[in-house]
Amino acid sequence: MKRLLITGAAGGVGKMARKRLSHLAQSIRISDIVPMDPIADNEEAIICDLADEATVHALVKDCDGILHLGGVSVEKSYDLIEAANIRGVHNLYEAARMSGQPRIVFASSNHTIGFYPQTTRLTADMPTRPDGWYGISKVYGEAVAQMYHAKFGQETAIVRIGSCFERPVDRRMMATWFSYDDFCRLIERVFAVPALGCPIIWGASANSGGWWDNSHLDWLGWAPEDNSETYRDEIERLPQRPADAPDVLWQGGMFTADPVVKSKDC
Ligand code: NAI
Ligand code: 15L
Repeated sequence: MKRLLITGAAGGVGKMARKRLSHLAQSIRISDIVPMDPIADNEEAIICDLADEATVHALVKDCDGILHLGGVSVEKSYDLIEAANIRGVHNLYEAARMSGQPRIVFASSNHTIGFYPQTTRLTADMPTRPDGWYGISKVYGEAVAQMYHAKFGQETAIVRIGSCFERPVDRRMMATWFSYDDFCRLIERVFAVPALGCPIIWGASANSGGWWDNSHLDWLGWAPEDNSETYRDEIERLPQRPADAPDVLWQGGMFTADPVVKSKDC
């Protein structure tokens, strides 16, 4: 690619992706609502609130691919989520439609299905069960991607990320962990494959106790290689959780117990 846009570039996954995926394009346009320092030689930084339509249109212009990581990434007030994840996704897809439809990776979340019990194995075609406004906003983003694909042929990899961190840090993450290496190999493949369409992809490593079935993706040429079992000993040293705790019962873990808040302040 000539130019790849990475939104959410100041965030945890964004910082990692900038370092590890800079080879994907001659130039990386990075964007966030907060400063992104330090900025590498091949990066062009643009501060942008995703809720601001005109700025998002300028941001997307002349990009050949988009890694959309920006937005509210945990349960917060409806007002904050609505601005970044509802209006923000609308702005991004409209901007892409008017700028030659660059291929998009949409960072969706396991919180689209958070209210499934941990005992249920899921395929990507099962109904969503979001666990809060954050999860609902990601269901909305997935629906936007699917509608733009059906109506305009816009290609998106909808990646329902489990827990994308350096290593698993609690018992639930033994099932949900998505290693940085597996994440990056997936993004490389998404931008390399000749035809993408608009698949839902479970963003998780090959964890032995995983809950999600990616067997519909044989054509993609990607399979996760890491396994949370590498960290089994240190996770087993953590205190046991009560059998009725939300993070023991539900796939969405503690998000299922978060309050529903309206105010812009939280
Ligand atoms: P993060 O919270 O560290 O990064 C998100 C970035 O978006 C932040 O730098 C924030 O400043 C920016 N942002 C927030 N509101 C914005 C707005 N209105 N306009 C522009 N930028 C805004 O999140 P993280 O962990 O890096 O996740 C990246 C993406 O992946 C998020 O969309 C998140 O929902 C999704 N995801 C991440 C998971 C994980 O395990 N890290 C799991 C599931 C989904
Ligand atoms: C998410 O969607 C969040 O963005 C991330 O911070 C984690 O909480 C992750 O889900 C998770 O469920 O572990």
